[in-house]
Amino acid sequence: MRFGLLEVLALASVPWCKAQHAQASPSVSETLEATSSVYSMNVTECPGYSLSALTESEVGLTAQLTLAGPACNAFGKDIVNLSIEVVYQSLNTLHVKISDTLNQQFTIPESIVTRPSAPDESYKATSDLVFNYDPSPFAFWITRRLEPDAIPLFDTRTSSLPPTPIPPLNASDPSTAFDAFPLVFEDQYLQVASALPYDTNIYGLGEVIASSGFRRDTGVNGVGTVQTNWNRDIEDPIDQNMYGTHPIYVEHRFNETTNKSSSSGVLLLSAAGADILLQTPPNSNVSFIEYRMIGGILDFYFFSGPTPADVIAQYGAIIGYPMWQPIWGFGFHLCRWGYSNISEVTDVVSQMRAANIPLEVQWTDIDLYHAYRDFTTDPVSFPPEEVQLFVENLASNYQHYIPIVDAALAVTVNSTDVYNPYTRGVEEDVWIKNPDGSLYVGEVWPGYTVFPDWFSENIQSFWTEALKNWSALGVGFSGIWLDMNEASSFCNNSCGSGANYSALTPMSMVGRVITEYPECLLTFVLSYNATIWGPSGNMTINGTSTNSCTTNAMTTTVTKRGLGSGQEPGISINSPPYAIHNAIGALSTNTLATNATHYGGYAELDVHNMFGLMEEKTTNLALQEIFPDKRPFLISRSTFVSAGKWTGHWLGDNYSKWQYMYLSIQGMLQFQIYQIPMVGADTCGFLDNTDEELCNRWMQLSAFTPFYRNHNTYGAIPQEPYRWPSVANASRTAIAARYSLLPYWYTIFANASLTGLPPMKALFYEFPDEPELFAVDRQWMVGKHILVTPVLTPGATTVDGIFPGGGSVVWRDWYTHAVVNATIGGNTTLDAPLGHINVHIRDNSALLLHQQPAYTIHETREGPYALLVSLTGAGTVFGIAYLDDGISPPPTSNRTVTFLVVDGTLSIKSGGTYDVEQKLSTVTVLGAKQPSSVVVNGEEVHGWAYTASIEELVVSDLAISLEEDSSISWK
Ligand code: MIG
Repeated sequence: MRFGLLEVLALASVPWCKAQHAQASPSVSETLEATSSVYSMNVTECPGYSLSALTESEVGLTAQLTLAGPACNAFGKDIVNLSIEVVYQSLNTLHVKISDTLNQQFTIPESIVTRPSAPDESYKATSDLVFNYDPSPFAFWITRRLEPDAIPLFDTRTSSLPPTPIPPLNASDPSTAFDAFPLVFEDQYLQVASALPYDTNIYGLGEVIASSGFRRDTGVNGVGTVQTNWNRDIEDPIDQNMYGTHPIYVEHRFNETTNKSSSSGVLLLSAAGADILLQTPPNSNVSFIEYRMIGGILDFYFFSGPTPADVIAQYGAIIGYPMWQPIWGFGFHLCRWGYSNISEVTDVVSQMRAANIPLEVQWTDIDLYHAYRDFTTDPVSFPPEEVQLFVENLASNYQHYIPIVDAALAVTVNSTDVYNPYTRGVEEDVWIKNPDGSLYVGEVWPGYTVFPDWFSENIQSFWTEALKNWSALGVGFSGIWLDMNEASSFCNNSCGSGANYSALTPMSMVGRVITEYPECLLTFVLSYNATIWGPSGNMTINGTSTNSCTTNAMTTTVTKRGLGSGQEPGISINSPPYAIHNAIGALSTNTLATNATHYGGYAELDVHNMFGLMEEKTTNLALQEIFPDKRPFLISRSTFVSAGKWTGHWLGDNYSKWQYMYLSIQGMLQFQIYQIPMVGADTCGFLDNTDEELCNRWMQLSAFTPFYRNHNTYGAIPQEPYRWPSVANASRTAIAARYSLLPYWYTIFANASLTGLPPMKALFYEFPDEPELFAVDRQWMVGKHILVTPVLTPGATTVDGIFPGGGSVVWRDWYTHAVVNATIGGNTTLDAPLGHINVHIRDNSALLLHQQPAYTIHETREGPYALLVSLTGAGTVFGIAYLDDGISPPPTSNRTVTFLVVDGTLSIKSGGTYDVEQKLSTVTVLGAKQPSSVVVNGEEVHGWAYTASIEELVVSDLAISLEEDSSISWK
């Protein structure tokens, strides 16, 4: 029996998007058989390995590892012969690879994730890091060369790990027991653990929304972390596996004796389904990380830091720096699911203009499609010629258009059904297969679907052609939105293979009604007069909060996975012998079956976590071919290591809740670690209805994050920013600030693409020796110089924020330029009326700005520049700006302008070849002493003003060319 859609919606606890079909159609594709699922019985008997045949090489060493006793065959078969290769990759990066000598285990092909070539000189004696080992039982540990006696950065010796064995706190969940034993390397199970300092600071290992916050839970006070790597389509869950996989962490160690810190990082370059545990056993003074993988090899990279940003950059150097973004990508994007036709979308664009809220990119969701089929438009509601006209209108106003592309494509329902992308794909042989060679058919929005096989030989030309034809049809996209690429399927296994295709019609959303609102809304309805449509009404926040909404009410109850939580329901035995903690159960649930087969013989089991990455690469290359003069722009849902080379990311299906606005910050910070810096959340919230106050705060918050898009679900109340006057106002203010800062955003993104440094930063990246910052995830920094302190709770008129620097840094308000009277080492309470977001500028900053933020990025860039300088106490500054045309694929002509202030003189130096027509028109210096004269390039000027209360000197009416060197002195 199948549920009708409305019945599914009625089951509140069932994620409706997954349309749980009670009984999937018969499947010809079964998952792997299980042999055992009880953890730790056999594993404790695993013998470990002995090292032999050690050969020192120029760049490292190689050796053999041999199983040291009878096989334990815990969750598969022990592999007797392993090879280890250690390469001192650079001064800061050490590579340790342990693989089966016969090379039968899956390894990630170079064509998917390119690895760095061998070092051209030897860093064996000079590298920051040192590889140490015990031959038998084999174990290794990584130390800093200069600190041989400190706790190692990574240490697999059983003697370093907590004493054995540690029983599961809940006897019915044996899978979370821990035992310190040597390396396990089986065909379907690999395990290695490393000791860590007690309750050290760990970040990364996502994708996840962690209830612990950005800093991961080591289990000192809680249950610890079980991070599962198995990509899945799920409305943003907490503490569960979700869309992407990134097995990289940053560890930040603080030495309380010296008050100094250092960071290091570890990448396990593996796409295997895995559990990664972070725990601190009771009464132990050691924490640890344990990797449990259901395939592949152990391919570790260690990064020496020593700052958090260094670690992130070093990771980027190994897996590839992020793609260059087109400048318009930093504009405001608007989207929703549920626009009924093209005139509605056209109307939204006009309303945005009428409200004077800058709109850079209008998006459409699957509403555009005919019968939910990729690369089509609906002939009735989105006729191609009207879509074309719409897109041309946008383009003539310097605006852009982005449509969605779903991962799976419809199968034609009968012989009269014409759907070229499907039949063409059959001819080109680009679809994923069942093991018997027949087409693998799952089910998504259009009904039964096939899935592109990114390994197949013709996939690139097929995909490029499909996108090109769509564009020719009138869908003139500037970028592409990739959805459903975990890959998502609404049934389990190959439910449609061999089925009667016409028996399954596309899903329908008609009649969907959403009744959920943000937390505490009821209180607001009662305390504010509802005069505007929508429940939150016309709010007057008058300083007295009548809000009885407590923080408790804003916390989702989380059944945390981890020690003591018991056997997770739904863990299937119909999967590899070790059942990873895939929160939805069997590995094939709501996705491709683990034995779906790819070109070249790859099993889905091994490549599952890379589906999104491969689609992103293929799509990016297609866009490069279709628009050779333009940088591609992509936003995608499922990502893996190195995806940032090809795409940006949005945080998926969040909820219109205050809690999710807060959680978006840790999400974006995580993706900076993952080298996918172009990231953002669905602003105002996706699932459920938003309300005026939440949307107001969220439109302002996201204006200071990399990817800025308001997106809404089907059936929810409209949430375009013009729907409420207060939100319109708040949006105009925040977008103006964002567009002023565009040259700064652009510079920090150029820096990311050139050096891997993260554009958006946790506070401790800049202030690594201030322990009170290590868990801060309610504030962040844009680059090194902008501190953002958003309101994250309803009914607030003030916000508490921390101002780092221990009193030695001057922080100034973005809007007033006044110095903050900050509390040292603790919270400062700031005014934060609705419509105001606190943004502060650090000293030692020289920010190149657009003087006149306009309606579009293009028009903003047509206007003059301004420079905002905030001096240090010593009166000095150094800053830098990177400029190019913002559209041509690199390498492209560019210009770097540096700003140096010493002794009341600003020296501007310009280098490069890019022509900057717009002049620098205003220079503002904060922290300047009252001058008696101002001299620009040797000539005294009189167009200046000084405000003593804020020590602000503003020199206006300038026309300084940024193509030349200049100087400005105030004496
Ligand atoms: O099954 O295309 O995350 O942004 O609006 C849901 C409809 C499919 C999920 C995406 C969401 C998008 C929605 N999609």
